[in-house]
Amino acid sequence: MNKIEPVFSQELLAESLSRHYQLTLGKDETAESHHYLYRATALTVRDHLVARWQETRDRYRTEQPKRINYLSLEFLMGRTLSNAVLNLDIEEELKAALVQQACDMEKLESEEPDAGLGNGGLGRLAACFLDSCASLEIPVTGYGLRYQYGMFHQRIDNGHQVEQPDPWLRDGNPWEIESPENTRRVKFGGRTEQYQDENGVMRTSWEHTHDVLAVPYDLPIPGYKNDTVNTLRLWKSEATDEFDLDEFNAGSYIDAVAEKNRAEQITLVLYPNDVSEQGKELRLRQQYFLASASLQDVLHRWVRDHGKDFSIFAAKNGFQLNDTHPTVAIPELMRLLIDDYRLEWEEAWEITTSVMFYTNHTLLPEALEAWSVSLFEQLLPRVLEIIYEINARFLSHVNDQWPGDMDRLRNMSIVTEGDYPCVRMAYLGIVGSSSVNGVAALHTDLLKQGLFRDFNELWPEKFNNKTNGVTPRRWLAHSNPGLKALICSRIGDGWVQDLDELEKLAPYASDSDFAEQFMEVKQRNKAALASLVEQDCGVKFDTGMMFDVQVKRIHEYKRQLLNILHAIHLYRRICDGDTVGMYPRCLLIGGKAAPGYVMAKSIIKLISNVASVINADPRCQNLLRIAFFPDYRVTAMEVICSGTDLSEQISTAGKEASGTGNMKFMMNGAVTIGTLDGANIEIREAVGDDNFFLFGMTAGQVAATRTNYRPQEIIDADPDLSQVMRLLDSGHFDLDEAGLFYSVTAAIRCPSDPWVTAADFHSYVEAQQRVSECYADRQRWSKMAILNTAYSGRFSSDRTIREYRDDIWYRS
Ligand code: 26V
Repeated sequence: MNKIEPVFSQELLAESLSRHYQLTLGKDETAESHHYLYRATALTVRDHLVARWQETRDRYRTEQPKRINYLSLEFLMGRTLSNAVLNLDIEEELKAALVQQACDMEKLESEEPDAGLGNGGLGRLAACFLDSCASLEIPVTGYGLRYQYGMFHQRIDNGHQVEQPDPWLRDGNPWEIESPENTRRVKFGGRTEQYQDENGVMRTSWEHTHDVLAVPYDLPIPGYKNDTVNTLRLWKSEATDEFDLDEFNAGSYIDAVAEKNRAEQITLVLYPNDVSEQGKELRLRQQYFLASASLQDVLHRWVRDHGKDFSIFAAKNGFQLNDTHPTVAIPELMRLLIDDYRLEWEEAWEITTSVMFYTNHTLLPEALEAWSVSLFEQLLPRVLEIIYEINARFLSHVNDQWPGDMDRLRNMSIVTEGDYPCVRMAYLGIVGSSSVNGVAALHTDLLKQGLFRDFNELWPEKFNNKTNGVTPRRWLAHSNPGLKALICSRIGDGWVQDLDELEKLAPYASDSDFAEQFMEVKQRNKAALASLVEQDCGVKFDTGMMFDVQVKRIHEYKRQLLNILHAIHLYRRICDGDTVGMYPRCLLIGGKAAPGYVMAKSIIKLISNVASVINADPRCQNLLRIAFFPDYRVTAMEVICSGTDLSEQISTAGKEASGTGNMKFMMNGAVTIGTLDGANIEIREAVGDDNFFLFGMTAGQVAATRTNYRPQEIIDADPDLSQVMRLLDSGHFDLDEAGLFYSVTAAIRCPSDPWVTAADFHSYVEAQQRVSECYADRQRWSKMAILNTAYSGRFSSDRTIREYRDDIWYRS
């Protein structure tokens, strides 16, 4: 500890800033760009992290605690500077030092591109978890891929989504430290061979492979106001040199270069689909590359510290698998232990099934990964052999449990039968792990009763729930400094580390002074959001109106469509002069559609067209305004969540595993309108029925409705919905492109519509009417908003991570 200087004076920071500016970057005052000042600031802050980082590594090395590795294909980190400054507690000093440079923090922060190495909820959860692990001083290392291109940028052209590349590393990344001495080698292709070792034991080796190098880049993950700095290690793929030479000498220069490209492609780009991606070879390459490099890394450190004795390996290591994406780590660990370290199958299996933990993040069948056996065979022949062996032993266990039950054997087999056999990655995850968890209470129940029912019967002790959470450092302390200051003025700052303390605010919900101040803060945040909306959407939001927001990936199950149907309903009422009890609102919808998801793209176009029509209609001017927010990302959410009044969480019940945006809004004093889905259920329990606008069918009712669903009858029986459909059918929102939304209206009318949009419409409209009436009563609304913040403590990722720590990682 004594290596670390305890105080950061403004002077020291200013000195370091100019040193980096002049000496590291070689710039002088003529370089009139905030960019270099940002870089100098980042390097200054990084210097302060590096000493703590080294100290943390030394501590782990001497104390040898059990270490957890969080394996994820996605980490949606957003910006680093502001978060590091907050966690190091040097905000005031740094701001003062920057004043000397005639620059303010906000301008500098905006120079930093988001690290957008993820699609949505699953990737952002990984980022929140890393913050909580460091803040709770748990030795957790994140392992991921250093994609050269992160999540695409979204532009909206005439209402259509246009994807643009995200070259986030173009200007360099001051936060990463390359660590070439820890490069690992990952095998692909080739074939397996049997041989006898020096003791006459038959063994398998994997030969004639095309190897790819995995070069690690480390990012510091500082805990909040403690001296812990954990690591996020991201792998970059590089070609091996000798391979080039072999090919080159054989005269095929072009082939050699092509092979090099293939190797470097592995970490070139993030897959932008958050639900399904049918069997793309490159995606499997990414998964195996991450799994193998990360396991080799951990085993290398183990052998360095303990030699080849693995007897206490399981007591000292754990791997949390973020969805099925890295579950190929299970057979890969078996392979490394058996082929490289010569353990017996049984011993290797005992270790593997003790150290692996699998988290499921979705029930949607199209998102359940199944890799074709033939692809596996080509790409990872040795790994496939091991999967077969795991499956054979597993099925023999099933047969012992339920002798002769062929249905069960077929249903539970990791490898499917038929002409195109596949490896079911979720089943591999369950069989190879000691813990399987869902991400909200309802989601875990549905997993146990549905998808994983047989497995739950076999191993009930493996299954558990870990309701998601979000880090209050980024999602309240950083994103909402106004509310942070107000909260601190009443209950101190203990809540930043123990979010349950926010409950102390509950009594203030009826304190008119406090409520007034709370609403003033909200008003300022709304002004900030309005200026962002004006800048990015060209639509003027009036802060006197209610701010109604839905931001998340565009997906049918999330029902942005239901939201826009309600907007059309309000528009029709306004046109009819039926505005009694309608509180004026500004509706903001944002999110990216997977590039190949045609329906999601049509929904974006529909939102844009409805917005154009409504915003241009003078009758709506003071009652309804709509904007589609382009390029929704972490940094945008930091502004959006603090300026929102109403949070839309309206997925079809049973489909949203948890949701985490719902938690960010709640923390910042937005009230939720939502279905009984995912974590909404727990949010409502925490804040009380009176402070949550509930509508729609339950998961059970949805399932029952779907067996005999007749949406056209629902439409015919509901005059409001009929009128909305009529407007759509009449081409009112087509803007000269006739028939533009035919597929959308057809989907609503389709008896097999899985999202039962029509069935929930009426209940949604009623709930929205209650929202309107309630919002008009400023006192009542402020009370609800305050209570939402006050009871959001349970949704801190610190709570989630304590549960992972106690029930999974360090369970005795
Ligand atoms: C699937 C695929 C398929 C292949 C291409 C890339 C890709 C990327 C992600 C996924 C699965 C995404 C599942 C997911 O994001 N689930 C979300 O997880 C959140 C954190 O647990 C949760 O809050 C959301 O409700 C859930 O939808």
